[in-house]
Amino acid sequence: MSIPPLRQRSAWKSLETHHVEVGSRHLRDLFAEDPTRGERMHVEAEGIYLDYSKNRLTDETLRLLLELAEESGVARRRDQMMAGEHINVSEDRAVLHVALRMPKDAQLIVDGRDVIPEVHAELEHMSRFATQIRSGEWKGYRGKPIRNVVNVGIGGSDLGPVMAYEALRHYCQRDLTFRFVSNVDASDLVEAISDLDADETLFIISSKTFTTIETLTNARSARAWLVEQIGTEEAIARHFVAVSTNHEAVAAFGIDTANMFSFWDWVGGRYSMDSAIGLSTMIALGPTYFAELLAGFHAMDEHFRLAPFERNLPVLMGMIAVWNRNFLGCASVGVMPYEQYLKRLPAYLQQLTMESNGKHVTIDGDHVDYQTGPLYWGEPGTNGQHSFYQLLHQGTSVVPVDLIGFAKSLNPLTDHHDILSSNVFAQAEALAFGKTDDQVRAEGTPEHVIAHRVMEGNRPTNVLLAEVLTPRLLGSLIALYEHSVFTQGVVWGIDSFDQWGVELGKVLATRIIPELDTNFEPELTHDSSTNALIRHYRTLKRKED
Ligand code: G6Q
Repeated sequence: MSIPPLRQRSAWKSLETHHVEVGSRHLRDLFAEDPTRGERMHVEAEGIYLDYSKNRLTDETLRLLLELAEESGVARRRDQMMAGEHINVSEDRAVLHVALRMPKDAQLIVDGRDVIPEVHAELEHMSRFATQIRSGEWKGYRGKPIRNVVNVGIGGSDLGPVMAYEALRHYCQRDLTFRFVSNVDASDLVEAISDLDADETLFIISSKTFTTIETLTNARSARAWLVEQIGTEEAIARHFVAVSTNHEAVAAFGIDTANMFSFWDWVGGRYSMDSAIGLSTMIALGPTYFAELLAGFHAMDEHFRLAPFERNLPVLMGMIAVWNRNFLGCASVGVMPYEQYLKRLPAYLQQLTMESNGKHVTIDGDHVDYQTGPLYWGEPGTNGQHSFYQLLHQGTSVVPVDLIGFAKSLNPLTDHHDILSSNVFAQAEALAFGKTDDQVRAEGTPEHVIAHRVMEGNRPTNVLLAEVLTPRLLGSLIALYEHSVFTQGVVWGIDSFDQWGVELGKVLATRIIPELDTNFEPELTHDSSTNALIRHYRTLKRKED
């Protein structure tokens, strides 16, 4: 049965009418009218408690949003994804990151082959290698054990590994040093390796395609550094491994494919942290914690697959995001983890959300006549409170915020953690309820300052609360966001799994690289601005120091 375009779906039309009635209602009134709202409007799964009561919606809004999810075919699409159908239409691929975390006894046939044995064979390959590195059994060329691991990759081949390493540092082996090099700016590589002993250093070259110019440029320079430090190309075999889907390119680069870890074209870059792209994570954590991370992902996958929509965490989060984006008109979303270890989570989620749902055509190639993915950004709390929260409280744009908190610190120290956590609750409260002029006046504020100190409130938040950050919890949290993004993408009817805008960037610059050569200086045929910029760059480059 074909699904009508979004604006013609009956639940969408009902939501439009409903929005006229409730869209401008203040959270103060919604809470005053229903004192149990805060207790009712929550859902909990896999140790994550979501309080969504401070969103600008009513029970009726939710009912209609879930109706929209049904009418948009979220369940069918989810089942198609989990069955390995080619739901990435523009690249004609299956989308099966869920297979990466399925247990060994599961079965999943993709294009006629059960992929689960391959997934677990690769996990065992990673485990053996990770154990050898962690124990010191794997020796460098001159016999020293590896103590430094440098992941070289970009985008999906970097953000997951670096986020997971930072997030789970508490659980990592402390006598190993991890560095992550992504930018083609040489300063990234130079700063990452200049204080390392090459004899103790392993480079993991992570690239799904093994054609990405940034990664290959960094990998070549890393190889040159290592060969220069150790004095022979023979050292490469003990100090370089690759993670890729492209065996030929890995071999052509000079890495023995015996030292290669594989994954599959049905793993998208931004969904790859639990594939072999997570090799650095497994070395840092060890196979047991890595298995717990995967179990956390899988548990949330199962919740997404089985829970009824009204208790389904990713579906609820996804549909509330649709409400905020399409009906309240919010163009930007903030994510603020009140957990220092999650400091790279906003950058990770930025790619996950914006690369997945930053699309302007539907799966059928029609231009959308509604908004799709919002801007996504964030910083750990409480730091953001001392800078950009000003705009969240008193700016002219409404920015919904996800506040992520934990009941326990991994580093309990005096009263730090309660001070930290009090801010989660206080910020959500202040964003929702604000401060009226009467309240400000009652504080004895001089009349001419009152208007400046009024907070309008009515700013939506999701509060996500868990006990403590563990590998399992991190897996569930990431899977929650993955499936929330998926849910939104299905409603918007877009392909959340391609990234043609990113592909464009990969080819655009290559045309200009030779034009920056000051010895050759070819004729320029760009627009007048680009031509002028390139000429000015050449002039600056030629200047004597
Ligand atoms: C992710 C994107 C993109 C990709 C990088 C690196 O979904 O496709 O961020 O991960 O461009 O690509 P390679 O892993 O192929 O080097």
